[in-house]
Amino acid sequence: MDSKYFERLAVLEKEHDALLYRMNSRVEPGNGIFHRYLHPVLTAQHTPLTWRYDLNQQTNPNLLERFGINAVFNAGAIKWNGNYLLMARVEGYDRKSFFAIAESPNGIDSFRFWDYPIIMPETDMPDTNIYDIRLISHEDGWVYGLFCTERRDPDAPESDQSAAIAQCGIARTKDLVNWERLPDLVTPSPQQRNVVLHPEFIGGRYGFYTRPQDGFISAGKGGGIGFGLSDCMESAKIEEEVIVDHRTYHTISEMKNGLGPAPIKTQFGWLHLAHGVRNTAAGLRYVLYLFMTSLEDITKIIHKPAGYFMAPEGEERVGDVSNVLFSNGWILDDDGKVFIYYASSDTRMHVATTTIDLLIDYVMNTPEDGYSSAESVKKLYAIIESNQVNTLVNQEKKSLKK
Ligand code: M1P
Repeated sequence: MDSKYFERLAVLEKEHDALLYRMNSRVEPGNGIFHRYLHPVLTAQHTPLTWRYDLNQQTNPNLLERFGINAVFNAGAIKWNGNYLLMARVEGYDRKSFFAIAESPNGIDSFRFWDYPIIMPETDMPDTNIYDIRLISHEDGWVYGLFCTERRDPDAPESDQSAAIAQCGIARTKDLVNWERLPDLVTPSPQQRNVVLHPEFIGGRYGFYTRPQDGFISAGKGGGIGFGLSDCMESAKIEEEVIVDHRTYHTISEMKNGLGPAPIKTQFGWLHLAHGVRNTAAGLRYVLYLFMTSLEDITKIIHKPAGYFMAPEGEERVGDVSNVLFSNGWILDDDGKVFIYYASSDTRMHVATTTIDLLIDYVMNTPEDGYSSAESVKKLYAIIESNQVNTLVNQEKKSLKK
């Protein structure tokens, strides 16, 4: 027995176990709207050693890594048999992404990957890369996974090896293990990413939130988060897209935006989590924002706080694609607790917790964008002026308590 091999194996196993059993803790005091957590919930190092190493001493006597995992990010989320499941975008050193499910009993730590990644069946047109799945429990009884399927642009010249076409892949399942692949969504747009299925039927039809775009990276004249209807899922086709949330000059989503997970139904409207992108001298900056649409007309925004809900902070700011927060998964518990799963800088997964009541308060009572500096100052004046009185009232209340 070569003791070096087993010494190294023991170190690898010890470190991996320590990571998987590491407790997470809430970062206090938070901003009143949500709490961040100290540690990411999933990283490349969380992937099983059995994926990354050939553990046969004969064929891998030096215990070298054989299949490198670069990043774990942009996970869809679902509560399943009482556990919190993340279907993550796992990216290898070879730049290909695939889906793998990690499961936790409490949603904030102890996430463990299932033994095998998901085998996603293909259509007649094989995918080069698949990523960013949204998991939707639809009222038709299926769990759908909508994701981006990317293939090389067939019209690109040989000299251009990066031009790609992104479309919405669709698969469905009853057990999250076996997936039935359906044809890709057909829309009027040459490219689609960030497509999400509405969880309920709309007049007997399936509703899709889309993100029409002209180019692979640039939205072009693609005006924002769109919406369209299809008669069926087996050959889903949208004839007409309307824009629900336009991208707008000098806002957090002036370059592009895209819906995150499927919206949550509340008594006041559908609550949406999305990402907005703006350009900076340092490149694109992705932040998360919330808005609410009407229960009567789901294409109509009824509340939209100004600016971002969450932006990259601290270590979140750095990664493969820095200055990015992206979310395509959240879970609402029966007691009203909400787990927001978000990725930072295309590298790792985090959780933030809040409640549905706090999110409703935030989305309905935070001032909307006034689209100019003068309007922002006006809003601030109103807050400061009413606080002159509020501060006095609070002081009186505090002194009465003593
Ligand atoms: O790199 C940031 C994100 O870029 C794309 O998102 P969007 O289509 O909105 O620009 C996606 O590739 C996403 O996976 C990635 O996190």
